[in-house]
Amino acid sequence: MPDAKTPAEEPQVIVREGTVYKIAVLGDGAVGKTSLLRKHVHKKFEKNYIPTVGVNIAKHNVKLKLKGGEEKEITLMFWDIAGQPQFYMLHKIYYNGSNGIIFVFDITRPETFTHIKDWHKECVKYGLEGIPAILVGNKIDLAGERKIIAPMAESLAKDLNLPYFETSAHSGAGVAEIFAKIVEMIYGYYRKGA
Ligand SMILES: Nc1nc2c(ncn2[C@@H]2O[C@H](COP(=O)(O)OP(=O)(O)OP(=O)(O)O)[C@@H](O)[C@H]2O)c(=O)[nH]1
Ligand SMILES: [Mg+2]
Repeated sequence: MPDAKTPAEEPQVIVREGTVYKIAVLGDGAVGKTSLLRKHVHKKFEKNYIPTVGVNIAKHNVKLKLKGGEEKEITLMFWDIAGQPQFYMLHKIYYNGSNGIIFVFDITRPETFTHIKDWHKECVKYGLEGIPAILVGNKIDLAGERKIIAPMAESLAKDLNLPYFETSAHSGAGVAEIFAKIVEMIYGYYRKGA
């Protein structure tokens, strides 16, 4: 209630807190990591494949609506990491200090699904185990080319203890949901220590 007569000693609601969270977006080359971010942040889709060189960092502010009507703005820094093998030696530096992870594979390319275990193992090796993370099967618009059916992915997700989502960076299906989910998980996770 903005115009309620609040006593002066009533604590102020802090809307802008400036907390910055780093989210690493991981997965093989050409699975659609950059495309998912582009769709989410710029509402655009690019048909041509332009492999990420090293890392792209995208900043995005989100407003969280808390119970009781309080709003809190947090900043997300998405580290969209190159999936091509020539950049593997940089992973340790790129992963450092991540607060969340989005693992992405392409539902039309089984090897990208198999490699999720390797991406996950690497995260464990670099100490990121237990931080909020989700698994995403991308390119669901290519339904006729699908090789990984949802139950297969759900089974892996269960083994790795991750929620599973399907998206299309092309049509936009499921895109907003994955970003909302990771924010919700990160916020719930870090709030405990805040
Ligand atoms: N049909 C379809 N194509 C997609 C989708 N997402 C990405 N692509 C295409 O897949 C190719 C690779 O997309 P990128 O987003 O560059 O892939 P990436 O995972 O960032 O690749 P690296 O930067 O090399 O790791 C591009 O040609 C995109 O247009 C999707 O949901 N549907
Ligand atoms: Mg990329």
